[in-house]
Amino acid sequence: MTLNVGVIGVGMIGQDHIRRITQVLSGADVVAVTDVDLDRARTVADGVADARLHVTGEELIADDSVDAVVVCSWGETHEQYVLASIDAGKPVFCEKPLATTQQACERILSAETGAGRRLVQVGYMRRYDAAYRALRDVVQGGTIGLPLMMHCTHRNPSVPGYYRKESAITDTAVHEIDMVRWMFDEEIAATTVLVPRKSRNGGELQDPLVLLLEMDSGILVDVEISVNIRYGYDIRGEVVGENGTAALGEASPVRIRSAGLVSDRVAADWRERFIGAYDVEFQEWIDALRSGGELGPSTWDGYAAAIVSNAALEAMRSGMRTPVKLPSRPDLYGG
Ligand code: NAD
Ligand code: ISE
Repeated sequence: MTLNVGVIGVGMIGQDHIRRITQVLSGADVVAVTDVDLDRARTVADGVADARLHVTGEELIADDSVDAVVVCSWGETHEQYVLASIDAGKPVFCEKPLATTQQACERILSAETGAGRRLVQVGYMRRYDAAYRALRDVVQGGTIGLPLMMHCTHRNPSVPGYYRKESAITDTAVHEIDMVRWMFDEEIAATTVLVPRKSRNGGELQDPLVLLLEMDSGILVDVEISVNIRYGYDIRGEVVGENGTAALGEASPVRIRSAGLVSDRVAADWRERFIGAYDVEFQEWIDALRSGGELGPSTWDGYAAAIVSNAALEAMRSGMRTPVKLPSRPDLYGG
C-alpha cells in the first residue's frame, strides 16, 4: 500500500522533502500540500502530479486521502499542526524543533500519551547520517575507551529570514543537543553559553556562540555555533576517549590538487551536507508506517531538546551555568 502524504509548509525543506518522496524514495506519494503563502503552495502543487492544494493545514489534515502528515512550516506553527494530526489519529513527521516552547511540547506530549500510541516523529536527521552513525558505533563499541569529551562545530554560511537571536540555540544548536543525547545514550545535566567577540557578518545576532553541555555521566561537550561564516556549511564532531579519539570523516566527495594547492569541497548548505541522511530518515519513516515498525526521534526527544534549549537561552541571558531539569520519561517513550 502506498503511503499518501500531505505536506504543510512548502518552503526550502518542504520542497526538498517533496522531491525526495516523489522522486527518490519508494512506498509513498505526495497527495496534498498547503502553505500560508498560497501562491507558493499553488506553484508547488502544480509541479506534483495529483497533489491537491489546501487552503489551511487543518483542511489538509482532515483530507481523507491523506494517510500521514509532514510539517515543514516555521517552528512556532508546528504545535497546532502536530496537535491536529494527533487529534485526527494520523502519523505526523514534524521538522525540528518539535515546538518552540516547553509548554507547547508538554501539550503535544500530553495529547500523544492520551492517544496511547506513538504518532509523532521529529526531524532530527543527524541520527540517520552515515558519518554520525559510524561515529556512534565506534564510541559505543568501546574502541576509544570511555568517552570523556566531544568537540562540535556547526557553521552556516548564512541563515534564513525567520532567524532571531534565540535561533542560534533553538534552530541550530538544537541539532547537537539532540545528537549528543543519542550519541551517548544519556541526558544533559547542565549548560553554559560563552559569548566570544562578535562577527560583523551577523548584524543583530550574537554570532558566534559557544555552548557547553554537561552530560549526566560528566562527559563535557563544546559546540561552536557560527551562522554567518560565509565560506560554506561545515559540520564537525570529534569524541575524545580514554584511549583514543574518533571524528566524523570529511564529507567532501573529492580532493583536488592543483596549482600548488590541495582543496576539498565544502557543502553549500544543509541540503547538500545531509542529503543522504534525509533520504534514510524518510525511507525509514515510510517503511515503519507501512509495516507497523518502530518510529524514530519521538515527542519525548523533541521535549528534552526543548528543555535543554530553554536552559541554554537562560544561560545565555544570565552568563551562568544552568542546570537542566527533565521530568521522568513516560512509559510510551520507554520510561
Ligand atoms: P522556509 O521559510 O523556507 O519555509 C517555511 C514555509 O512555511 C514557508 O513557505 C512559509 O510560508 C510556510 N509557513 C509559515 N507559517 C505557516 C503556517 N502557519 N502554515 C503553513 N505554512 C506556513 O523555512 P525552512 O528552512 O524550510 O524551515 C522550515 C522548518 O524546517 C523549520 O522548522 C526549520 O527549523 C526546519 N528545518 C530543518 C532542517 C533540518 O536540517 N532538519 C533544515 C532546514 C529547516
Ligand atoms: C536549519 O533550520 C537547520 O535545521 C540546519 O540543519 C541547521 O544547520 C541550520 O542552522 C538551521 O537554521
